[in-house]
Amino acid sequence: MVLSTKSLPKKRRASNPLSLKDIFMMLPIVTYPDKRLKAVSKEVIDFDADLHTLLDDMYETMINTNGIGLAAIQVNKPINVLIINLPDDDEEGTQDRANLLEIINPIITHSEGTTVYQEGCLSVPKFYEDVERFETIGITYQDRYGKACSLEADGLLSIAIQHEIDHLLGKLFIEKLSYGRRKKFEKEYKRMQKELKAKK
Ligand code: Y12
Ligand code: CO
Repeated sequence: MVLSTKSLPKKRRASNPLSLKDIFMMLPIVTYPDKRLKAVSKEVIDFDADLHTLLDDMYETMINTNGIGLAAIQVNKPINVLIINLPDDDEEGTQDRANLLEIINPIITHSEGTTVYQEGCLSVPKFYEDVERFETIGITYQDRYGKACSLEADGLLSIAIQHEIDHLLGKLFIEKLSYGRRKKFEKEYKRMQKELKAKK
């Protein structure tokens, strides 16, 4: 089946003709304080076409909202799936899809050291706060085909993986803030939501 490419994001128009499998969906992102973000995600058993569609749609959603990491629960799918696509070290900070990590059913096998980084989250828009994490971690996980994989991570990748694994456990980075910083956050976030409502 040949489809028109006009309604697609510009970057998807290059490869003509398109087939149905080339069309991705932007998924709505669940934002704090929505209680759905508190659910503990379930293990993935079936590594099927539905999972692949979810992964592709999550990628499209993350890239088009300037994200570098996204967990399935953030698009209302409480299953143990997360993706990470860190920017390159170049000046533009291009996100090369070749570096995309699709991590399913992750388990942290070991961790070492501590590090602090100013984190942000697509489910808590406009807020960045310093959070302490392990400096290095090792994980086992499965890829989109169910193949067993493992990796060692440090730096931004280690932080991103820990942030996303917390989502799978129903935890947000704001829960790691001190009492005082959390109170300040809640006050500012409520004010921001009121302002947004007033603008609508
Ligand atoms: C280090 C720390 C945290 C992570 C988790 C992944 N976090 C993100 O991908 C955050 C994305 C983000 C994007 C924003 O831009 C837009 O929404 C357009 C943003 O800005 C606003 O909300 C205005 C905030 C966060 C990985 C590594
Ligand atoms: Co997040």
